[in-house]
Amino acid sequence: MLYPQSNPLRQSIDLSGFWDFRFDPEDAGLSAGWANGFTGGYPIAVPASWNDQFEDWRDYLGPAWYQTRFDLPWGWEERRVYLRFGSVNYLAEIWLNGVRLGQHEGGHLPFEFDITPHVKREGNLLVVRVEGELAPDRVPPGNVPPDPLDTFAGINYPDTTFDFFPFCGIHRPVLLYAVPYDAIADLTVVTEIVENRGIVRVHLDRTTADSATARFVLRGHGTEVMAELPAAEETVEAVLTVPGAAFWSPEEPNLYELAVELMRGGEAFDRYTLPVGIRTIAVEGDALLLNGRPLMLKGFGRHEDFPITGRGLVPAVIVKDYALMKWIGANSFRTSHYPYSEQMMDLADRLGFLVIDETPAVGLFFREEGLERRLELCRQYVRELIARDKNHPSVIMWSLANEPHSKRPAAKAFFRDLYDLAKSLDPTRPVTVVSMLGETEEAFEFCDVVCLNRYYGWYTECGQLDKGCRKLSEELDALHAKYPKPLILTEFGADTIPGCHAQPPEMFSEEYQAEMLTRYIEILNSKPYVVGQHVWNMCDFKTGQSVRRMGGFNYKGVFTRDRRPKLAAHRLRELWTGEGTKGG
Ligand code: BDP
Repeated sequence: MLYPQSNPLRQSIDLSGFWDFRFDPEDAGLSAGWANGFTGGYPIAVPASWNDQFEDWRDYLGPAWYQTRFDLPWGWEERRVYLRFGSVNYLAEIWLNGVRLGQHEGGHLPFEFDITPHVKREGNLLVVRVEGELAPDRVPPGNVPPDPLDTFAGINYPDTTFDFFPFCGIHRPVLLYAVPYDAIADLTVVTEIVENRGIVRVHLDRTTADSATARFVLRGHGTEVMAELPAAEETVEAVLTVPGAAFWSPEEPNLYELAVELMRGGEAFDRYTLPVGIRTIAVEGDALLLNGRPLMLKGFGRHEDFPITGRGLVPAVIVKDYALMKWIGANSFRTSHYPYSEQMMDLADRLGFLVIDETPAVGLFFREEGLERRLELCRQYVRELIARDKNHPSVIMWSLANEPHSKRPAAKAFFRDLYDLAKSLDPTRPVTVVSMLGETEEAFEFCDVVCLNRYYGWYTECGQLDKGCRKLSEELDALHAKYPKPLILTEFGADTIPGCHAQPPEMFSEEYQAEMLTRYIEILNSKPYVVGQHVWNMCDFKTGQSVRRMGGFNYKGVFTRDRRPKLAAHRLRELWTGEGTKGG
């Protein structure tokens, strides 16, 4: 799925801004005809979550209604016009000029509609109904009835199976875009390295099978390689060879620009340009190899979370977060626990970050009721995520889920299904499941990389880092003996109240967090099969309310929610860059 772009042959406009908004706690909007437009709304910012924009609606999860009006730009009559949503959490239903376009389930992933038959030159009315209630047959699930095997039930308000606030609303830009009727529909780029050559395979999907020429030009680093092929079918394959290629890596995130054009009579009628990083990713024995060289991932599990805007896109926060990750010496992160914005992914390519790209499947449980529906949704998420992110050199692994409650036998078949699906869609990248179970996680039998979350010295062995670290070390060796694959510790950390100090270190103090992370990293560095260390979390973030979450926040950030470093941030910088800083 291509992100809309503007060039002389196609155009995209952003409908972000202040829209009209109404809460609908009685769920009366549909029968009252709000799909044809409503009155009495108040202004709301799009994109952003609704929860913190108003006085007293924080815990309200829907339904709610959005509307805006737009005119088409000049010259769009001869074009096919699409309406595209980057992310609406959780359920979106959309009407244009009173015509129902359809619905989409699940946040964090884009969806679009061909609106050509329904759009007018001017005075268009777009209405969106959003609903984010938590339910056991949704993914991620919520309001799950208690059961001894699923210990999360009823511990949070709102009653999530996961540990972050279930923000709702239109979270990413809403775009209108126009393309020719005969257009480039999709591009899939796969790269290989042969000695010093880069091999770039491009698969082009067209909307129409009609005679044309497809031109592929790859430019950058003093090279230009071109292929021109006859294109009469709906797909075209091109192979471009770049001699003496500048490969993509975190140290040198070299990108080429691929320009693809459809031409007739020597003239281009559609064009799409895509950044391309030439790199390979592979698992070999205990190692994770980028361009044939072993990787050590250093970085974080994170969240898209910021005051007021909630889970809405804030470009300045993205820039700041990358600046802080560079400063601290991180080279990697996981999109815990859902796909991040397309803007975040673009900058990962440009700045050289290695991304474990995770679907929104967090807090899964495997009781029979609703299981088939949850599996179908997870399949949809895998398809949508790979369609969206397959061309990013920064994406080195797909994560199918975070911390599933896999104790029931159904879990293994569930993940085998998703693993096979991911591999069939993208055979080039490793696939994993991030688990808290350790040795009893049966999905580790077929996953390419073992990803484990651990909190010894925090949730267990409270205040006892010696004991906790011994347990960690022993468990890692045992896990590796059972599953001899590369292992990433995808979460470890301690809640830390900024300004709280203790010597000797005590839980919740800045010293305890710094000490715990240091001790964990020493252990991880001593195990040759450990290929990654992701601290939980980069920043403090909003959660529901529970006895574990003071003021409705998870304080495991090494930066505060407004991005100020705690003591541990300085310590990590020393460990990851070898450079000392004050306070570390
Ligand atoms: C892990 C979860 C993560 C939580 C973290 C914690 O994967 O979402 O926020 O624990 O408890 O279990 O801080």
